[in-house]
Amino acid sequence: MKNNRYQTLGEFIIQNQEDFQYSTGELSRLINSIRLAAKTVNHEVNKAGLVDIIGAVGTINQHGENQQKLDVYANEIFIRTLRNRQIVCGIASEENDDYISVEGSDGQHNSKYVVLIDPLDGSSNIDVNVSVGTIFSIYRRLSPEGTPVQLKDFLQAGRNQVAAGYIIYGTSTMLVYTTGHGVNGFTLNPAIGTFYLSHPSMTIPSEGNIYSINEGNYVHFPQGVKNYIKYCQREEEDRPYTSRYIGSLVSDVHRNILKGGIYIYPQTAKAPNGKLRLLYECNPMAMIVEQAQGLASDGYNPILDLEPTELHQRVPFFCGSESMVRKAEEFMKN
Ligand code: P6P
Repeated sequence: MKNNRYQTLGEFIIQNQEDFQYSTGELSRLINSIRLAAKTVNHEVNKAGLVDIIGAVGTINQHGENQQKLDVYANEIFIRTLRNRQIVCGIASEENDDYISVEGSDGQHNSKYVVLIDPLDGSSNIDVNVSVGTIFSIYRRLSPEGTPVQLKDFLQAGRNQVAAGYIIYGTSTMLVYTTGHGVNGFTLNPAIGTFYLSHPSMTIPSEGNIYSINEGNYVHFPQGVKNYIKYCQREEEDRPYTSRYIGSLVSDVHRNILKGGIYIYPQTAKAPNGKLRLLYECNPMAMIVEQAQGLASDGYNPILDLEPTELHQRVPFFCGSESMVRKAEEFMKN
């Protein structure tokens, strides 16, 4: 990956599109559509406290979760923007029960890619002004071009992703993505609406001292997770670990990539497969973290090797610095 400090996202894509193993212009159009949607959603997220757009819109998504207005808005923006660029033949979203088949203006299904998105992850934090994020995952379709997209196009192992990324709407807005050649982070200059390469070749430290887990669920955790937490809290040495949990996956994982750390959302008695979704949360974050030299597993096996069976299936998630994930897996195995 070639990069020049502070080059724009557009310049970076053009400079590196030959790395996108399928076709030159297509990556550009895909990432550019996500870039536009990110700026549009960012504008609304940033003023959420100022207009009557926060608070639950009153509808319930298919998981029985209150949908914040920004959830609905972000979902509409990403779907509309992806449709309009006529680069994808199908879209799946956390906010939609089923996948969306996308036709070109010619009524054909000639596009080669499918996109899976969590349009606004951590949305329960919106009302308390905590960072939230968008997560996206991109695959090349398996079904024949020119035919309607099929469920199998979405149910691909994470190892097949051609690109993955997230947008974090935080103290600054960043777009972080990979096409399998390392991870690069771009920060938005809101004054001119341009993303600049601020974090080239992001690499997660192999060791860290931050563990991110909702210890409120401690009594429901598997024994291996309880033992790992106690290991992190052990008296020996000078207690090198610290607990940080924002309750927003994108924020917790982004911080851990920059500083080193592990994020765990394990299975519990109440949620035997955990809470996070494999296809549009764990797979994209796993591709990013692995490309940043970290690890992501379900406690036993790499997330990216799991064969999906359902669009919205959940999976336990252990993700972050290599040595910390390995140590947590040791406790899970014993
Ligand atoms: P809990 C947000 O709802 C989310 O999907 C992730 O962004 C976050 O890490 C997790 O759930 C928080 O879940 O059960 O700890 O509130």
